Amino acid sequence: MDLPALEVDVETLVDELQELAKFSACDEPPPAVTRVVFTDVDRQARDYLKQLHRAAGLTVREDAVGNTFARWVGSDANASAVGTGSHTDAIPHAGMYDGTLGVLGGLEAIRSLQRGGFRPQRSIELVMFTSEEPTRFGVGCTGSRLISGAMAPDTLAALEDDAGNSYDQARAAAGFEGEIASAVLEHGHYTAFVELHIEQGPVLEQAGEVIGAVTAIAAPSTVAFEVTGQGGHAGGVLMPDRRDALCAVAEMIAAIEECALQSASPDLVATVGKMEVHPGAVNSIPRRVRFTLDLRDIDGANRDRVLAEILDQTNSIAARRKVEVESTVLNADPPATADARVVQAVRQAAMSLNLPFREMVSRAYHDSLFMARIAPMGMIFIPCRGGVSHRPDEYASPEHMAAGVETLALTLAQLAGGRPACT
Ligand code: HGY
Ligand code: MN
Ligand code: MN
Repeated sequence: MDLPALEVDVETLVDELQELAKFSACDEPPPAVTRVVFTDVDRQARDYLKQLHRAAGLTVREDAVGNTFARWVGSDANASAVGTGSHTDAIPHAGMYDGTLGVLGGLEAIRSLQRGGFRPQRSIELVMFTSEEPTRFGVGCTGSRLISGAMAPDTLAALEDDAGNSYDQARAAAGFEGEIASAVLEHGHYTAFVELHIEQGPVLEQAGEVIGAVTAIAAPSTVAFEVTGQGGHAGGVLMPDRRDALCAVAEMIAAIEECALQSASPDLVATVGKMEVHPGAVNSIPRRVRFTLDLRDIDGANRDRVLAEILDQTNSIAARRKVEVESTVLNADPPATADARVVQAVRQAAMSLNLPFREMVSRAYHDSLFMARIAPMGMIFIPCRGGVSHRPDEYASPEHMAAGVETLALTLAQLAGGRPACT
């Protein structure tokens, strides 16, 4: 198909990203962003986005947990649509491009096709997934897990945050109602799904390339640990008599790091990013420690092997130190493979724009990991400065964003079919 000539309005995209970044509960000024699902700033951000979607003439609907769907109806309105999109929730002290580029960049891709006079045959639907980050409920991608059938509605409804609010209560308090099960999408709802995202790694920038056509997404797993010791008075309990939960956890974390470093796979990564010490008093021996492990690999089997090894090690450390350890696997998802036809459409688009590109894997997970279960999936990466992400200094240049948006627009045009202007 001859691809339409497009003009991406990257100035407006940058303005909209900066406006969106203001909806933040972070105690640091933008570009630092904290936007946790179902909080006030999350709802304000959603209202802002829906206003932009409607201004672009898209029909907007929200499902029972707040996944938002903005549809550009195609000439064949009944055919299954082409999906694109990402998330706009942000972990504490995050940057302003993670996820938001896929939503606002997806909107600008649609607007640039509209301005170019393109008329899609299949509808193009821009999705904002209700929550991709695990910040509040411990599991990531809750919106895409639900709609793809990867998580049962009851399991999702029962997830709890640290304050004991269930997902069901939190979504209702945020104004989302209806049967959660009604949000599950049929296979075939989308004929393809393509997500634009910053790479969240250094590969493209180091190679001097602009577009990454993702071929596979890493397999994420999250494990919650609880270690219980004896506690006691910091002065009255002599060292040989202690069963210190935090000292045991310190040894466990060192063992986790060692298991990851010794793994045969360079893609295996392990992170302990969240910990809670009880009672958390200067002069009281830690009695209980809760911490989380984020463990991933492109090779799901290797990840599972390393996870088994880690659990062995934490159990033997606990036994030797006479503390109790409990581990709960919150999620252990398989990796996802991109669809060859979608990767080809991305390749075609990048080549037609003479953009240096490569095929690559994604070490971060994304909603596309789950959309791959119900539609042929693909992702488009652009570089982020220094490969930095999940930090306030995360940054993508307007030039790279414009290239990513135009590549996405041409990819969507190929997948949706239809005709460029004046034909
Ligand atoms: O953790 C991830 O890979 C994603 O950025 N939430
Ligand atoms: Mn993220
Ligand atoms: Mn993301």
